Amino acid sequence: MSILHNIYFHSSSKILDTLPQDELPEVCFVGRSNVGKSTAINKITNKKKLAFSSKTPGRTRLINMFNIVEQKNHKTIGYLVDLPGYGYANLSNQEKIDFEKNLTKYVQYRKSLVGIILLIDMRRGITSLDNDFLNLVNSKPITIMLTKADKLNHTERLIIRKTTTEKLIKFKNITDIVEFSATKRIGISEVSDIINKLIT
Ligand SMILES: Nc1nc2c(ncn2[C@@H]2O[C@H](COP(=O)(O)OP(=O)(O)OP(=O)(O)O)[C@@H](O)[C@H]2O)c(=O)[nH]1
Ligand SMILES: [Mg+2]
Repeated sequence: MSILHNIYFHSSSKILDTLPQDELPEVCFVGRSNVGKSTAINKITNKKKLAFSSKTPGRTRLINMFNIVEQKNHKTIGYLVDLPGYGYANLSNQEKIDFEKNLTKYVQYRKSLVGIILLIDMRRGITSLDNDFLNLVNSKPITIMLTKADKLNHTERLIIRKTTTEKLIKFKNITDIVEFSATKRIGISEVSDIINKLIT
């Protein structure tokens, strides 16, 4: 069994000050609203409703932390973090500014953040917001998850994977690019292995 299956809801925070102490390794899931972050966390942890997903963008509005517990001694060994998505239209300008500040601060200053999973909708490709995010973080390892791969056929997937890889080559901290589908269960073990190595 993957260590990521033994996981529990830990906390929800609106601001960074109330996050758990910055000490155990954590891996966060970021990306545009509706890209599939919460769904991916549920698939990777083999839980139906650990993180709340929804058809409507903007479902996750808080920083949700899930603690991974080692089975032998029942100790928390790290966290998965579900972040609100960026590019959510239904926010006021001030809310957008606050959100960006919060996200920037979190990824740049959170010492215990050992890796970032950046989700990109495979049909959309890299958007300007994804580019902005990638320019913001150059000091942490990033795994790109190309989500909703089930919506494309084999040839489309090959082409998009190639063009996306070319566009991302300049970001030296991207360690992996993984195609993912929650519905067709593509890429689950690959991403789980990557997270496992980052946490342990
Ligand atoms: N076809 C398909 N649909 C998916 C996949 N992953 C997620 N979805 C759907 O996409 C929608 C959004 O999923 P969420 O997991 O809530 O997205 P999110 O990134 O957490 O969204 P926010 O919390 O708004 O930032 C839901 O309707 C999911 O069922 C996938 O791999 N394939
Ligand atoms: Mg979500």
